[in-house]
Amino acid sequence: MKLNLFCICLLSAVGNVIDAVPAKNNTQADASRQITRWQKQYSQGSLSRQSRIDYIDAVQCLQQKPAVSSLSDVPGARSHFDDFSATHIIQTPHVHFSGLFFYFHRYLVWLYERALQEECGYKGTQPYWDWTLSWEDPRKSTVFDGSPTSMGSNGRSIPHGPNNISAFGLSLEIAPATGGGCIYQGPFVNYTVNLGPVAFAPIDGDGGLDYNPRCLGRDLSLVWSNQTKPTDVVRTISSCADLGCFDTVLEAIEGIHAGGHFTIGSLNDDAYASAGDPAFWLHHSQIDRIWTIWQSLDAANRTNQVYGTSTAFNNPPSPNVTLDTSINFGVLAPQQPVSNLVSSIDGPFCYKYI
Ligand SMILES: *[C@@H]1O[C@H](CO)[C@@H](O)[C@H](O)[C@H]1NC(C)=O
Ligand SMILES: *[C@@H]1O[C@H](CO)[C@@H](O)[C@H](O)[C@H]1NC(C)=O
Ligand SMILES: *[C@@H]1O[C@H](CO)[C@@H](O)[C@H](O)[C@H]1NC(C)=O
Ligand SMILES: *[C@@H]1O[C@H](CO)[C@@H](O)[C@H](O)[C@H]1NC(C)=O
Ligand SMILES: *[C@@H]1O[C@H](CO)[C@@H](O)[C@H](O)[C@H]1NC(C)=O
Ligand SMILES: *[C@@H]1O[C@H](CO)[C@@H](O)[C@H](O)[C@H]1NC(C)=O
Ligand SMILES: [Cu+2]
Repeated sequence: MKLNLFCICLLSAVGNVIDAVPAKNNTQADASRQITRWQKQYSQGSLSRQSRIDYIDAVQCLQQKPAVSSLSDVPGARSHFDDFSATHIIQTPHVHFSGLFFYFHRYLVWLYERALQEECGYKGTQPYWDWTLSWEDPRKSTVFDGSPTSMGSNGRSIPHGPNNISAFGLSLEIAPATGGGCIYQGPFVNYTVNLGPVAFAPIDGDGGLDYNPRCLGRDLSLVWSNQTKPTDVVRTISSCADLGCFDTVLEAIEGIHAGGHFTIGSLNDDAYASAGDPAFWLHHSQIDRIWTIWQSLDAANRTNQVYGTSTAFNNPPSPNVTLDTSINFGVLAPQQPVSNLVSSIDGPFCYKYI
């Protein structure tokens, strides 16, 4: 594999989990794609208030851009943001609980960031939601506090039953938490979600791609956020030396990936349609960050490891994933071989986390 020369300066630059290295101004423009921390104080290297507003503006811009999916493929897509959500819905059975999970989500988030930059003039990078900073009460996190610089508030607190979800043969009842209604404060109040649900009982069978306009709900859960503590991240990163084992721990219902999704709740309980919530992208940046940190602990061994197949729980059975396996990104981009997506500083990528 060719090494991206402009990226060499970043090779040793992955911070540790809890006390990531503070932001330094990168004077080498060629190597300057940095993904910055969303939640820490500015003095500790996080995003300024203006940076967060710029990010929100760009997301809202993407939600106004026309869809490129054809109406026959995705009848419900009304915006380019919906194209991203639809691609996630369509690929879901191949890219969760499978050997493609990390690669698919890494490139999807990167494509999303590039769309914000190229189509909406965004000058920043995709931020991540470090749940370890707000697990005690995600309602108070910078991401969900309902301020003008948040990703919108919790859902309005309304009496409601469990969210019964069913996906890949798993069935789960997500207990009602602190919200359950529509976002009521901050950005994305009155935002209309067009696609999904797919995994909520009763399953309506349209695959989530039909036009189904409704408000964006949230149901912030302090029970699920208890799975995203600093100790949970450390446990995940130190759990396994091989990728299959690491993915199994990270994607487990008891793990940090499900923990983050179910902390947000509502649409984020749906493994397929969750990307319709703008907060999804911050959550998956954090997942990518944790994978990147895990890789960096033994880069020579861990960067090129592959495992598993390209169907959830190998059902239906599919061939083993190799570095040559192609991943489908629908209308968003040409198929990518796994080998292009194994490293955050190789192939199309050149970024690090701070
Ligand atoms: C970093 O860049 C910002 C904005 O360009 C500037 O205000 C700040 O002084 C720089 N900090 C350092 C340490 O160079
Ligand atoms: C969810 O499951 C519970 C317990 O099985 C049931 O009482 C409830 O009616 C279900 N809700 C929906 C919307 O299917
Ligand atoms: C949201 O929609 C409601 C009802 O149409 C309207 O009263 C309210 O002003 C809107 N809020 C925002 C922030 O646009
Ligand atoms: C949170 O998780 C820890 C294990 O990490 C567990 O011991 C504790 O009981 C949990 N707390 C709640 C309130 O669920
Ligand atoms: C890489 O890590 C795996 C999983 O622990 C181990 O089985 C293998 O021997 C390691 N390979 C090398 C070359 O260190
Ligand atoms: C697929 O991977 C499994 C588990 O590593 C292995 O046992 C099996 O032989 C592989 N199959 C092929 C066709 O390579
Ligand atoms: Cu996903």
